[in-house]
Amino acid sequence: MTQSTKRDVSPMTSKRKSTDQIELGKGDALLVIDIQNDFLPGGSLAVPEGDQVIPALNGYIDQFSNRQLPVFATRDWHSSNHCSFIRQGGPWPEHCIADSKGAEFAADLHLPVSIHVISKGTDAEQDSYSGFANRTFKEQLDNAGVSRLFIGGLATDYCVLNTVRDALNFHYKVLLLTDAIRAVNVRRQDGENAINEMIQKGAIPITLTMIR
Ligand code: VGL
Ligand code: ZN
Repeated sequence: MTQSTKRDVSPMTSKRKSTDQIELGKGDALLVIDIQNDFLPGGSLAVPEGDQVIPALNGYIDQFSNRQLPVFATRDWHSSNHCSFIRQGGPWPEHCIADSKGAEFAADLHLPVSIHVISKGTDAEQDSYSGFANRTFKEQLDNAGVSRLFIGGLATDYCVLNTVRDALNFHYKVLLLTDAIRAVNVRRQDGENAINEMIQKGAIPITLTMIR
C-alpha cells in the first residue's frame, strides 16, 4: 500500500527465488563427512549432538539418489598406532581404527549402494582432516564431472573445515549444509569460527528445505 511496503516486498520476493532455492543437476555431488560410530554419542571421540545431523543427511542423500547424482562418504580410517592418538603424543583418544565397530558408518545413515567411500588418515605418521588428503578423491570428482560440492557431516571445526578449505582452493563451488554439521568445540567458539571462515572464503550456507 505505502511506498515502503512496495520497497520491502518486491525486491525480496525476486531475491528469494535465486538465493533460497537450489535446483540440483549435473555436476552436483554430495559429500558426507565422517558419520562414524566413534564420532557419535557413545563413541570414543563423540561430537556433541553428532547424531542430530543424521536425519538431515538422510534427506540430502534421498535428494541426490533420486536424481542419480553421486554421493561420497569420507571415513577416518586409522591404524592402532596413529600419530593423532594421545598414546602416540597426539591430541585425540583412540578413534576410528580401521575395521573396528567405532570406524563403521552409523547404522541409521542411509548410504546408497552406489556410495563412493573415501578413506583418510590411513598413514600412521600423518593426520589428515581433509577428504582431499586421499589423492584419489579429486580424481573421482573429476571423472564424475563434479563442479559443485554439497558438504555436511562431522566435525565442523576439523574435517568439515579442512575439506571445505581444500575444495574451495580447488575451485569447486561449495554449499555448506548448516543443518547437517556439528562441532567438537575444544574451544567454545571453534565451530562458529569455522563456519564464519568457510562462508568468508566462499562457501554458501544452505539447509535441506532449500533443495528442490
Ligand atoms: C576428526 C578429530 C580427529 C574429524 C578426525 O574427522 O573431524 N576430528 N580425527
Ligand atoms: Zn582421526
